[in-house]
Parts: sequence; C-alpha cells; structure tokens
Amino acid sequence: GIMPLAEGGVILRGFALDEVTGLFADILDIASRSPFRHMTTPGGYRMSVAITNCGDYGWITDRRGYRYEAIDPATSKSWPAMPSSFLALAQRAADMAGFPDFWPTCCLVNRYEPGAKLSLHQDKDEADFAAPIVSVSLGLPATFLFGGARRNDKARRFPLNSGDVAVWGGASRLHFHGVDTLAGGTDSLTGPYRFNLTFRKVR
Ligand code: MD3
Ligand code: FE
Repeated sequence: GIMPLAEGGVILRGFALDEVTGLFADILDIASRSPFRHMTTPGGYRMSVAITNCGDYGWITDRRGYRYEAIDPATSKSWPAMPSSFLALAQRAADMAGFPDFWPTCCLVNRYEPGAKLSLHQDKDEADFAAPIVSVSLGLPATFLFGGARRNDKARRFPLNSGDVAVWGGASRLHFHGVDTLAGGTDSLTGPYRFNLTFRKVR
C-alpha cells in the first residue's frame, strides 16, 4: 500500500516486485557501457557507494564539486540511454503519488556492497525542486535514514527491501536523508549487492 512519510513523500512497498529481474538485466547492460566506479567527493573522500548513470545527464562528483554532466568522464561518451522500462516505472510511481507529469532526464544508479553507506545529505543539484525524485530499491535490504529540513533534525529509520519504490516530492524533496551501513548477505538476484535507482529531472 501507500505509506505517507512526510509532506509529499511516500513509500510504495513492493511496487516494482514484478519487474526486479528485468530492472537488474537493464542495470548490467548500462554498466557494460558506463561502468560502476567509486567517485571522489569535493573533500577528497572516496565514496563507498559505486555509481553509474543513464539518461541525458549523469550525476558526478570529483574534487571540483557535485554536478550533472551529459558526458561520462570515464568513457568520454554520452551516458547510456534510459531504458523505456525505467521511464515507465518511474512515471507510474510518480502518478500514484500525485505527480502526473514526471519526465526524469537522469537515472543515477547506486551500487552498495556490505560496509557501504551514504551519509545524510540533500539532493539539491537539480534546477527544479517542484519535480519529485523517484527511488527504486533492488537486491539486499537496507535501512533508510529520513531526516528533516535541517541537518540536525532527528532522522527516522525505515527498512527498504527489493522492489520498494519511493516518491519524494513536496516538502520532503529537500529533506536530509541517507542509507545506513549495508549488512552482508546474498540476494537471489543481485548476490552481494544492493542497487538503488533514483530518477531525477535535472533541468
Ligand atoms: C528523500 N540514494 O542517490 S533513495 C541518492 O538508497 C540517495 O541509494 C539513497 O539518496 C539510496 O541521492 C536513498 C531514497 C531517496 C532518494 C532521494 C531523496 C530519498 C530522498 C530526495 C529527497 C528526499
Ligand atoms: Fe539523495
């Protein structure tokens, strides 16, 4: 069912369960053309989460900052096109949450291995905060940390399982959030990994 989290934020439990096998095949295809890599933060730290992208733009980070780029710096080519299955799923989830005209131009693909985590942050490198972000979880389970509008607001913890989809619009769009350190395990589809897709309207 639909579970409201905050103003404009919902988790759709199991919304993508029928599609996880196809989504995983699409991720492997994307990664064969734009490989997963551990990027460097502006502060000089190596991200424990490995990332790649598909769509018109990809999110990247290096010593010069966080930003979106149309060219993958690892291949000097465009990012792989967004699969139609990705776009259809993201639009169907956004519709359910009350955002009927969602046209994402980027899908950031995160890959977590045991020990990887994502510290509390805001997603604010996009030009248009009126558009939601749609996220899809695949593979090993994780604990999602959902804070408030300020970094020091207490974060609530939510389990995220394979096939769960979340839509972050309205006030929740700029809330601080992160992912706790991934525990070890073996998923029947993805083996030792958790993947997360985030669909974004970049500009
Ligand atoms: C709440 N990814 O890629 S998805 C990210 O599981 C990111 O890999 C996490 O945060 C992951 O930036 C969390 C859930 C999520 C995504 C975007 C949000 C929650 C959000 C944007 C605003 C508020
Ligand atoms: Fe985020």
